Amino acid sequence: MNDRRTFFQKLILGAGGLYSLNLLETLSLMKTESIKNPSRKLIATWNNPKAIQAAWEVLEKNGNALDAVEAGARIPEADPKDTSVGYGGLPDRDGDVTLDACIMDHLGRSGGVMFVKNIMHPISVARLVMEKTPHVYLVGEGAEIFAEAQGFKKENLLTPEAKKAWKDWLVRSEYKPKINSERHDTIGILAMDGEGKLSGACTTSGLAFKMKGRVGDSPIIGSGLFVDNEVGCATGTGLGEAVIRKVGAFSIVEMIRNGMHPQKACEKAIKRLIDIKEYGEFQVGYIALDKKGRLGGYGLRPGFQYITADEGKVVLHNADSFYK
Ligand code: SD4
Repeated sequence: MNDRRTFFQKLILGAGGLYSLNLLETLSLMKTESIKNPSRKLIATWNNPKAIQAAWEVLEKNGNALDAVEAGARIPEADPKDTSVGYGGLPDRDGDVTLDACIMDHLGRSGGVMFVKNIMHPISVARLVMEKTPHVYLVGEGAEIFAEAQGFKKENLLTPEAKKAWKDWLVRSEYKPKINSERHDTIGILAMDGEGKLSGACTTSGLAFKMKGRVGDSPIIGSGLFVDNEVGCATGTGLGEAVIRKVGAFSIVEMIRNGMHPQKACEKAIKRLIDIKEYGEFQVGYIALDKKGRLGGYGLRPGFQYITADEGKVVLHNADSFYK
């Protein structure tokens, strides 16, 4: 049977139900087998069922957590309809799509790229920075040169739709780095594989119509993503400037280390954001997975969603939030 269909057989509704037409369409493909290996866990920001599916397919074939999170992150990177990640991402205010990504494995190794243009899969470049260089980060032109040398092809990532949105924005050119009061799609994805190993990945095109060179939290190890294989892992989405200021993902993992459930740790990390006033009504959402396979997710404001594959069930969650 088609793997995709098998996977979605067990997709069930989270507490708040489903919003997404995509997901409802996908539900029509559902049949009735279960996902095996219930110890394997996945959690990703937003309503990204295809990403969870791609990651699950890796875990189901006894693949490792690192391969799973990379496979998951590559899905929105290649999706022209996802305006916050990779191809189809909204450009900066000069009309350039610039991408940020990072990845971290169970050995505590990490790699990241920032301000990368014309490369559709920055998450895979980030992985190669981790695996093939003695460094953690390559940025801008250096990352692009490295990617090309590794065989990535250069391509135009600005879709006609994103170009139109940018042209519309140019009419007023208001620079308002306010983010995520509505839904965004930056993907942070965390996995535990069949051996209990943890890995995570995060990839984004960042803030729409941002200043040239602006980088948010998503590629920053410790802020947008952190993995400690002994303890747990965390990632997030939302206004990167706020997340960086509180070193979001690392702080969540440290709270888990000190005995907190991932859910409580996400809640506490979100509460740390409320003294940040200058951005107005910004949004941040955090997710976490600990070494025991426990999951958590929480938003600063209503509207944050995350998706899990846990004990054979895929669930879309409407996260609870600090502000109601
Ligand atoms: C950033 N955290 O660049 C990202 C944006 C984001 O969904 O999460 N968008 O600040």
